[in-house]
Amino acid sequence: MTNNKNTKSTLKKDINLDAPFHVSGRTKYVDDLPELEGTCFAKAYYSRCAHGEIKKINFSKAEKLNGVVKILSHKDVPGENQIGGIVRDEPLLADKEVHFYGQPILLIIAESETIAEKAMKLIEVDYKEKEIIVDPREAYKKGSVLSSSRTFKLGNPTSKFKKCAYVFEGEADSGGQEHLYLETQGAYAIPKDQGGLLIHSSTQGPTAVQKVTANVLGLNMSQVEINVNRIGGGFGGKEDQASHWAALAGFGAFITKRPVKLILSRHEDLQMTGKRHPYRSDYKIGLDKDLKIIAYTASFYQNGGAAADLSPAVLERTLFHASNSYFIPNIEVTAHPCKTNLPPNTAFRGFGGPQGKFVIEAAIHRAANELNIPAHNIQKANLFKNGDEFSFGQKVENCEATKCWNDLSKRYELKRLEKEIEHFNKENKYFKKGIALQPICFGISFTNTPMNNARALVHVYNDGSVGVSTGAVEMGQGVNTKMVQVAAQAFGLTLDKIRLEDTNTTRVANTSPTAASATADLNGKALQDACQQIKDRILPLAGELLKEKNLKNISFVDGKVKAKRKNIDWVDLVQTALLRRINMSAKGHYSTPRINFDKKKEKGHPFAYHVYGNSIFVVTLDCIRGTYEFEAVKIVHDFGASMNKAVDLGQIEGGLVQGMGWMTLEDVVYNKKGLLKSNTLATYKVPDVYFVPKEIEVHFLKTNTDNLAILKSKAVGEPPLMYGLGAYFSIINAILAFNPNASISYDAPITTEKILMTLYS
Ligand code: MTE
Ligand code: LUZ
Ligand code: MOS
Repeated sequence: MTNNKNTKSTLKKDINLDAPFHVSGRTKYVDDLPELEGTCFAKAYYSRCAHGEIKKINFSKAEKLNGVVKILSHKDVPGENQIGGIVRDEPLLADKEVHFYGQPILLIIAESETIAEKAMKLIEVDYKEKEIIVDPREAYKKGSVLSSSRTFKLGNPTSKFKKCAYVFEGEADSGGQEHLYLETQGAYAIPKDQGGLLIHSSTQGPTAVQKVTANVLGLNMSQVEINVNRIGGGFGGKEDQASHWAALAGFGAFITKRPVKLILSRHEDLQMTGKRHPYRSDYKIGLDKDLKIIAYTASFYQNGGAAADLSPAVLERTLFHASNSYFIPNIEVTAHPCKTNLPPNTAFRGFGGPQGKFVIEAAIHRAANELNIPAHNIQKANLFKNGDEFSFGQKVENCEATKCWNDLSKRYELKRLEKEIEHFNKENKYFKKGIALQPICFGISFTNTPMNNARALVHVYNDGSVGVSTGAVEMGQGVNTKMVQVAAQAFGLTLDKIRLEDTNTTRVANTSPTAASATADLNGKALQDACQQIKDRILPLAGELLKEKNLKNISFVDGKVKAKRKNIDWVDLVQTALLRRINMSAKGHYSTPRINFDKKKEKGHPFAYHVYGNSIFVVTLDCIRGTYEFEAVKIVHDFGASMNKAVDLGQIEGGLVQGMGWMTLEDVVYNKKGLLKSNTLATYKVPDVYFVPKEIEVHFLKTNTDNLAILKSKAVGEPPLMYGLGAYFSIINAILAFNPNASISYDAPITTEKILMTLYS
C-alpha cells in the first residue's frame, strides 16, 4: 500500500504517500476486491413511498426469476431488526411502515447484479399513504421530533436586548448537501468458519459496522471482523451510514452461506442515504454603539430526516459553534431535532457547526447592512480573546483569532482591496465586485467525551521494518501518511520502512469512527505510545551495546541508535533484542486529557483545543446574467506546527471549495412526496474546475503555543469547510453594490436563480 518502490524516490516530508497510487488508478476500493468463487450480488429494494403503511408485498415473481438466490425481508432477520446508534429508531428492513422514499424493505440476493436489478422490477408493494412532512418547522409544530431539544446559555440576553443600541431579528436557513464521495456505499461480506463473518466495508466507523452487524445477526461482536483498506471519500457520510449496507451484505452472507457483495449505484446512493442537515433558524442580535455584540439568541430547527442517526450529536455541535469566532457575553441558543420524511440526515464535514455559524454570520451581515457598514467591522470588534468564555463554559485559551485577522488584513492589504473594489463598482454598471471576510473557530474533540480515545498496534520485524495498525481510516485526508510519519519519527527511520496495515477490528478494537477531525491526534498519540513502549524495552540493551549508562543520551535517528560517542544500526539492535527474547510488539493507547462535559448543566471543557483562521473572498458578479467568478480567496490559517504541508494544504483547498459549493451551487431538492429531484449530477451541481477561485492563497500562521495536537500539528479536516460561508456573503455584497435596496433573505444556497431574483428585488 504505502511502502512501495514508487514512493521510495520521493521520501520528502511534505507528500501524500497515496498520491502516486491514486493518480495511476492502482488504489483499491471495496468493489475492486477480487470476487471469490460463489459470490452473490445483493440489491436493496426500497420504498417508493415517503410515509405509509405497508399493506402488501409481493415478490413471488421476482423470487422465481432464474438466478435469484433469495429474497429476504425483516422477518428473516435472525437478531434484532435495528440499526439505530444513538436512538434505536431505525430498522434494517422496514416492517409495518415506511418513513422515507428510499428506505430498504427487501434484500434481493442473486447470481449477478443484472439479475438482482431485473428482480427488483418484478416486486410489487402496496402502501397506505400517510401525511408526509419535509419541513422541520412544520415537524416541530406537530411534535414530530427525534430526541430532546437542547439549550446553551451564558449571561442573560433577554434582559440585555433592552439596553442595546441596535437590535435586529430575522430568519436564516441553510440547505442540505450531498457527500458525493467518489466511492459509493458498499460492502463485501464473506462467511468464515465456525459461523464467523469477515466484512470489507467502505466505512469511517469499523466498530460501528461490527456492532450493528452483530446485533442484527444475533452474533457476538467477536464473530464479526470488519476490514477497511481505505475508502474513496466519506466526508461524514460513512461515519454511521455505512453500517446499513455492511449489515445487509452480512445478513445475505449469513443466510446464504456465500460471499455477498452489495455496492450502491450512484443513483441509489443519492436517493437512499442521508446528507448534511438542512436547518431553518430564527435569530435576534443586539449591539451597542461600538458594534460590540451584547446579546444573541437563536432557535435552530434541524431537519433530521426519518431516523435519529447522528442528528442529536450534530445538533449539539451547532450549539457549540453558534457564536463562531465571536465572544458574546449574553447568549441563549436552542436547537430542535425535527423528524421529517426524508432519508435520515447524518454527519457532514463540520457536523452542524457550519449551520450554526451561518446564522450568526447572517445576523451580523443583516446588522451591518442596516447600519450601512461592512460586516467585517462587526466581525472584527467581537473576535474571541484569551480568557473569554464560550456559552458552554470552556475558557478561551491560546486564541489565534486576532492574530489570524491582523495577519490576513495586512498580508493581503484589506484596505487597498476595499478601495479597489469601491472604485471598480463605481466604474462598472453591470459588473459588481463583492468582498467578504470569513473567520472560523472550530473545536477539536468528539463532543461526546468518552469517544476521545484510540489504540494502535506496532510490530517491529526482524529486518527492522515496522508494521502499524491503528483505528484510523484513510479516506483521502492523508491520515495514513501522517501515521507513517509518526512511526518513522519515533524510531528514527525513513518512511519506506513503515507499512500501514488495513484498519481491522481484530487488530484494533472498540474504535471511535474516523471523524471530528481528531483522527490523527487520537490515533497518532496512541501510536506514539506503542512506539515508546518498544523503545523503553530496548533502551537498556542499547545502553549495554553502546556502553552508555545514561539512557537519556540515546537517540533514534537516521536508521541508527546513537549515544554520545558510539552508534549502532537500528537493524542490529532489533535483531539482538529479538535474540534476547524481548517483545518487539506493542499496543498503544491514548485518551484525551482534561476534556469533560456535563450535559445536565450544558457546561464543561469539551474541546482539547480550537482551530482558528480567517479568509477574504472577492467575487465579480455579472448582474445581467446572475453568474459570477471568484477572483481570489486568501486565507491565513492556524495549523499549529504543520507536520505535512502538502496534506494540510490539500485539506484547506478541498474543504474550502466544498464549503463554497454548499453555499452556492449545491441545492438538494425533494418534492412534496419526499422524492429526491436533484438525483443526478445534471440536476445537482457541484464545484468544478471552472467554479474554483482563480487564485487560492493559504498562509500558514506562525504559532508556537503548546497544544494537544499530534506533534503540535493541529487538526485540519473539517475547519476549512467553514471558510466557504464567505462565498455566500461576498455574493450578497456584490448584489448590494448593484441594488442597495435588494431584499436579502439569508437562505443558502444562493443559486444563480436566487441571485437574479435578489438583484432585481
Ligand atoms: N478529505 C478527503 N479527501 N476525503 C474525506 O472524506 N473527510 C473530512 C475531512 N477531510 C474527508 C476529508 C471529514 S468529514 C473529516 S471528519 C476528516 O477529514 C476526518 O479525518 P481526520 O480526522 O483525519 O482529519
Ligand atoms: N462525530 C461525532 C463527529 O460523533 N461527534 C462529534 O463531535 C463529531 N464532530 C465532528 C464530526 N463528526
Ligand atoms: Mo467528519 S463529519 O467528522 O466525518
